[in-house]
Amino acid sequence: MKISCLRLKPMSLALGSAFLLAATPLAGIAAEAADHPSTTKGEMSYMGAPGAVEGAQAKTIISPGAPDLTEDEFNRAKQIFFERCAGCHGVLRKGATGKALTPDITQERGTEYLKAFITYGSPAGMPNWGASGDLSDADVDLMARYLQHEPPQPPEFGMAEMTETWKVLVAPEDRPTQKMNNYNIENLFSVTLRDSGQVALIDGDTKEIINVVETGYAVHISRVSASGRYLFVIGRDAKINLIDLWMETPDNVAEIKVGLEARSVETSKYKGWEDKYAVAGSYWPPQYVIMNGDTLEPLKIVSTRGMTVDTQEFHPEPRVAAIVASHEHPEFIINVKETGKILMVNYEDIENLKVTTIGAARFLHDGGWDSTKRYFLTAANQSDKIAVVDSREGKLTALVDAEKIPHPGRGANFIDPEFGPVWATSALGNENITVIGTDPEGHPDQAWKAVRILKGQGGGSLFVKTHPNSSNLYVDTALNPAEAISQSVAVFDVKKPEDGFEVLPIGEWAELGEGPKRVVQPEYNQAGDEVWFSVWNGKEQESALVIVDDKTRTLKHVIKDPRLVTPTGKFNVYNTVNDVY
Ligand code: DHE
Repeated sequence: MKISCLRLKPMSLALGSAFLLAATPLAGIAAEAADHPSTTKGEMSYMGAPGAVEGAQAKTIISPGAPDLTEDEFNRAKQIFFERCAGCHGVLRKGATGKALTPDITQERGTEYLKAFITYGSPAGMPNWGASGDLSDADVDLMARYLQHEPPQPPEFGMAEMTETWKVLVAPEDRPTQKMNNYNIENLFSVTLRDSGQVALIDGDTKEIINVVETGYAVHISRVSASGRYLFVIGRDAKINLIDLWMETPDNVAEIKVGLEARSVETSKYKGWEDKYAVAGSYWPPQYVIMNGDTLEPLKIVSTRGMTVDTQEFHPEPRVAAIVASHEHPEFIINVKETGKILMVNYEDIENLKVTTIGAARFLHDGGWDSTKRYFLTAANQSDKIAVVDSREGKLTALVDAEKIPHPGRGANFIDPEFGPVWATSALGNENITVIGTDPEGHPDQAWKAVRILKGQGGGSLFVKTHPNSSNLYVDTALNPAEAISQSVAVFDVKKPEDGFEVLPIGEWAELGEGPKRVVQPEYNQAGDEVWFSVWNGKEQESALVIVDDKTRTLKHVIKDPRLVTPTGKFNVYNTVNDVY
């Protein structure tokens, strides 16, 4: 069974739309959804990394009032749900970024209605699984019946399970006492090879691949310890790899699995605590764990289940999204998506853990620091807001409006000619790049307000990037439905924002064959004079990294190698350690 590329869009709100359309004849839904204007292939591949939770891990519960399912059917449906639907609707179907699909709702709608909806999707974003051929008629029927049963719950993952998966491959005492290679590791890039479950470590000076290291499944991000020595990589299967960059050939020295599904990892950066702890947040189970920074030994696991920020209802599955390490206090700042809360977890005394809980807005996702590293700006993406946290005072400073579906990555900091220091985010839903004032002392009237909206190439943007040594602001549009847009980037001169943007044909410069060739995630080198882009092609197709000379905005170098399978995120060691963006 083909399982790639299939997740419901976060804003799909499947049943919500179904309710609105309830009076419409089903054929009407089909007609409206036929060309599926609101869920592009790009969005589907964004949401579509197969989930890592396995159906067999979750207990089958046959519920009264629901249509019959055999055990085999139940198992197949569980697998399809976890792989394709849980990303938006939540493992427990309580409503994550998609609407709730619990039996009280689905039984009322009934099998025929659900079948039509799964087959044809909705203009609001629910993909047309049946009409597109991604699910057979039999599977559509199966899913319509399955959704009327109680959601099966995957197992918890506590200390016993974590410890069982924890391996120290090279003990700290057997590791080098000094750097054993001649690489300029500050300019090394860790490149996510998403579909091969690896990272490529690339020498930023020579552009040579130093090593390709095995990591978790559908690997997601890399972060670097405060000393710049240890690289942490997390896979969607919640496996963390710890890579020692001091080794002759940098490689894995420890690993652990912290759950069944995860996205974020970070390491302690506060003065006096450098390299001491690591922290990882998981999607399932909803929790975070503090670990030893040089061995990954799990020390403290904390659940994130609790009340939502607005309606104050219990949410059983609040997933952990972005985590950053505070520079103001010995704290990790942890975004809890579904409850809309930001946790400031003080790691000074993890036996007597102090956690400040900041109410922000649902559904928190990604974010980064302002240029002073005092304020953390993070997207509550389905609420179309940017939450600003003062990490010195431990308080919410502001909730700034930003439309539509802001997606900053870590955002971009620069000096606006009119408004002074600002931070910018692009968006999934439209071409707007929202520029927010970040200087409460120098520019109090503009602080924490959207001071400028730049118009980019279009929607489907995932990442923006600039560098303190540059006045260029790069904006990708990796998920835009138009190839010319998804395969190129816009670059603005932030000194002359009103001049608009220039388009760089990064995909064309890569000179690749067939494929989607999405240009994604700009990342600067240490000096801030070149920018690296991934040209993200299909798993069986050739991909590349394209390096642009930042000053002249011209092609500098293309890295192609059969080992570069589906490169996406790139993390320059110096910029990641020092939060330069
Ligand atoms: Fe990401 C960051 C979650 C899909 C590339 N992604 C993040 C973060 C989260 C997250 C919570 C912030 C981590 C942090 O800072 O601690 N991403 C998710 C999803 O839930 C989602 C939407 C669907 C999924 O099932 O995973 C998703 N992400 C993608 C992709 O499809 C991308 C484009 C390609 C890929 O590699 O899978 C992708 N996400 C990235 C990258 C970052 C990231 C490159 C880090 C950006 C940075 O500059 O720090």
